[in-house]
Amino acid sequence: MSKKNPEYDFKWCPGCGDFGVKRAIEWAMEKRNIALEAPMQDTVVVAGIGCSGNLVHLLDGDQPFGIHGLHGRSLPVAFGVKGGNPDLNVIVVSGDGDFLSIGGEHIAPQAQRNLNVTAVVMDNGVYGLTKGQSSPTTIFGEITPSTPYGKIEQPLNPLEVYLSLGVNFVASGFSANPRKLADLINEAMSYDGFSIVHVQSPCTTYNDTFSALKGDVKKGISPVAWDVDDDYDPSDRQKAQQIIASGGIPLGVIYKNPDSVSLDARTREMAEKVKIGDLDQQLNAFSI
Ligand SMILES: Cc1ncc(C[n+]2csc(CCOP(=O)(O)OP(=O)(O)O)c2C)c(N)n1
Ligand code: SF4
Ligand SMILES: [Mg+2]
Repeated sequence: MSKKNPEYDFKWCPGCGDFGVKRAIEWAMEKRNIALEAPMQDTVVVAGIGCSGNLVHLLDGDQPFGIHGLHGRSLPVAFGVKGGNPDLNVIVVSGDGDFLSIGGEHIAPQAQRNLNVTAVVMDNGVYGLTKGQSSPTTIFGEITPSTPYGKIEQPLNPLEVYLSLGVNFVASGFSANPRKLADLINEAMSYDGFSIVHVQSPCTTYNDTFSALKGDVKKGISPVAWDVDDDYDPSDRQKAQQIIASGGIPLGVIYKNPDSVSLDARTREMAEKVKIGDLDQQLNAFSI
């Protein structure tokens, strides 16, 4: 809806990382619309289910259209929206559970299609909405309601997964720096192809990783998250692999394929080749 639903009264917990992501998305959408000279109604936010997906109801200011769909199915819904109207600017908002667990099987097909949408994945390392169960990014050994004796699976590295599945634009951000995050999201939205901005967005209630990510000098904790160098070249896939494998959480544009051709462009190209025959010819094409 392009109007806020006054009856939807979900609230994030104080300090939740998703507040920073919301602000960054608002800034990025505003900037993108100014660049395109497009009204906000040309933007559609497709949300998954989770505290993260509730972002679609909490946006302030000019309202885009919003779809709060099914858990894990944000990408197929976005595919439908974009297929119906390729001119729309489509943003997916999803959680680590929604996107990488139940929805994990949808990343590769959209990467191969190079669907021209931007997915913003809010990673808090837990299933926040359902009260803190472990997710694919929960660390090994972590005690959660679903892993009372410690998690026995290794966590996956989302950036590594995206790169190996063929995603053409991969960025990594942190909710504590919404201005920088807004720039990453804006760059992803301007990219012609499938783009993912994976965001560290800590859950202050079930998995507060703020000080681990930022580090704490007084407590002698070194930060897990670090900025990629200003002169880092994201067009080199091998370097992207190396940077992801180098440890911690790199922040910035990690990979940007300079030769991306989006599904929109390929569809337009194909449409030009399609010859529409008369009715008899079309019917004959189906006869055996
Ligand atoms: C098909 C289906 N399975 C399970 C659920 C229950 N469920 C709702 S949200 C959620 C997990 C959300 O975790 P995440 O995607 O990480 O979002 P967060 O709340 O952490 O932002 C689950 C399992 C559901 N709504 N639908
Ligand atoms: S449970 Fe966690 S993710 Fe959900 S609103 Fe609260 S702090 Fe945020
Ligand atoms: Mg989560």
